[in-house]
Amino acid sequence: MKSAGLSVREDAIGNIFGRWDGSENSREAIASGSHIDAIPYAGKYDGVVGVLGAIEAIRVLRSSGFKPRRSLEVIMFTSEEPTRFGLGCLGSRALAGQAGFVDVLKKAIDIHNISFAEAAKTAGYFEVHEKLEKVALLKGAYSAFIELHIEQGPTLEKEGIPVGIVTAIAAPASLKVEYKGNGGHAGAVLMPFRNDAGLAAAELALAVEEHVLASGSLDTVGTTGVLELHPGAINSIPREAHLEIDIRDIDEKRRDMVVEKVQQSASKIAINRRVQLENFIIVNQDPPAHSGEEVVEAAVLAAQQLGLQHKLMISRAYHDSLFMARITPMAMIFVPCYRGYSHRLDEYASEEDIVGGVKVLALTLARLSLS
Ligand code: HGY
Ligand code: MN
Ligand code: MN
Ligand code: MN
Repeated sequence: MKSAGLSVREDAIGNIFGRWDGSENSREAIASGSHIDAIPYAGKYDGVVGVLGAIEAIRVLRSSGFKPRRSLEVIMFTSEEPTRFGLGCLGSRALAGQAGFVDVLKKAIDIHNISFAEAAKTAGYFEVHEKLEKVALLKGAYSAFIELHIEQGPTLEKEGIPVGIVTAIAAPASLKVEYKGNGGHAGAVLMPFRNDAGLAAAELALAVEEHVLASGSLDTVGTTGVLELHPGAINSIPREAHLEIDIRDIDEKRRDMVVEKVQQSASKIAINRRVQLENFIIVNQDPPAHSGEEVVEAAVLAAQQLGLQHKLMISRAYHDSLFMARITPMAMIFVPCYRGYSHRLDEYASEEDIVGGVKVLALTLARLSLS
């Protein structure tokens, strides 16, 4: 950001901002950005394209002699992925001032039992708890937010369209479930005397699939991405099972109905299998976000100016934009990725497609800055 001539600041939890002051610096700025954290064993483009792309878009505008009116700001959000603290978009949720989120962050601990505050301290961010209240941005902090991102789906590549412009972001929910049984010796305990927490978990994972498929829409998706058994020995009947379940839909009511059914199944399975349902935690159940018309319009005009074919579409993945939409009109620019792969090592986007996305972003930022 510094080498692009931006003035850099960090907030109390590690969101990093690079700003190019415009001639009307006191008016609401235009922001763009994304994240650079990734899930394990994943690719190099998810998020990163939107951070480097925003810096590059501003660098190009500067070197082309463009003079911004509204200031332009790049944001690199902290912890967009849920991997470490079990909840995604920590940085953008905090900026959006989500109600009760300060308490959530104060309680957040990672898979090694390290609290968010301790992790922040190790990274050089001190007294996080005391400063958390001040992280939230006021409504109107920005007049628009726009995020460049790989599509993380196959549509653009399949249809041979180089640019997607996002009109809505699907509503994500995530659950944490723990089952507890008596466990025991895999040889000595006869089947009628077992209460196998592992089989309860397996049945619940299949129930998630069943309820999602029964929603009546292809837009409902459900995944049991984590299923851990304890003690995890071949000859020991699982006495604990830990599941993490991700349920999404662009229709919030339909998503909530599936969450409800999964919760009912979780209790039924516990009774039928005589295991305890130790925990059924709804970690987050977020509403969808709709893009701001004027931001979508600016991106469409930019793509047209560049003669790039573009497609209005929804995002099934969530992004920091989902939370920025709560404090400012937002939109996203998608570029195609290889076979739609993402959250996989072979995630890939071509330089040509990334360049196209950065150009659309640059012209969109310029247009919005002069608005
Ligand atoms: O899971 C998501 O949708 C995002 O990539 N974190
Ligand atoms: Mn991701
Ligand atoms: Mn992402
Ligand atoms: Mn033995």
